[in-house]
Amino acid sequence: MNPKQLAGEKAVDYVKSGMKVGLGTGSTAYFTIQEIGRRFKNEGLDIQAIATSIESENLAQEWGIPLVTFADIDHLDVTIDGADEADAQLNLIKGGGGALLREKIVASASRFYVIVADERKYVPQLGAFGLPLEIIPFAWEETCRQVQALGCKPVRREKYGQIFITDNHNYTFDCDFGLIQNAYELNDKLHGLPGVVETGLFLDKTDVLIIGKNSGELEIIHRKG
Ligand code: DER
Repeated sequence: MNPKQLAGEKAVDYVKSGMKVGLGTGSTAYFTIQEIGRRFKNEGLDIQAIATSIESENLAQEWGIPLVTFADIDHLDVTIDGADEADAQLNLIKGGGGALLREKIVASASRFYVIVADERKYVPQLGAFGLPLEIIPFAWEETCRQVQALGCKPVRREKYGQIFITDNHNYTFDCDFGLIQNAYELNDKLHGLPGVVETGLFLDKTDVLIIGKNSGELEIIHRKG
């Protein structure tokens, strides 16, 4: 079985009837949503869900998974999402799918946060994957000059030859800072720049990392402490 499918489906073990569930975005969370959909349809899994992207909303709607908003609920019991990198402290780089802003809002509202990934994503140190930032279009050139001064060259993301626009009508910039020495310090500095809406650094949030391996095995890592 595809390592992403292995991890994505295993994560659904954390989803029980009655729960409010955050649905992640990307090719691994895809399998999670599919499995939740199957259990909703075939086993009567009774949940309410909030998706982290229009793409995941559409997938959930295909299964008829009941979607709610934060006007209806004030927390999520569990969220299952993917990641682009995860280190041994379960700190993450996310945003490869362009959904980092909604993903981080949903993560912050979640009581339990599960990340699903294939083994390539598990790294000794964050940073080989360029750090995605969500930046508002107004004055993006000035914002990027300030980001660049922190030690990278921001590249505006394109998709199908067009500038990529997020679900929130912003730009995504991919920033190669090299291997990140202090993710907390970098995250704080980036958040100090007015035009930076959110970063792809998800720190001290992950409770469980489920890794699918090419061998067909799973590795489940729980956050220490
Ligand atoms: O944007 C994100 O953080 C998504 O979760 C995504 O990048 C995860 O990657 P995947 O498509 O390999 O699961």
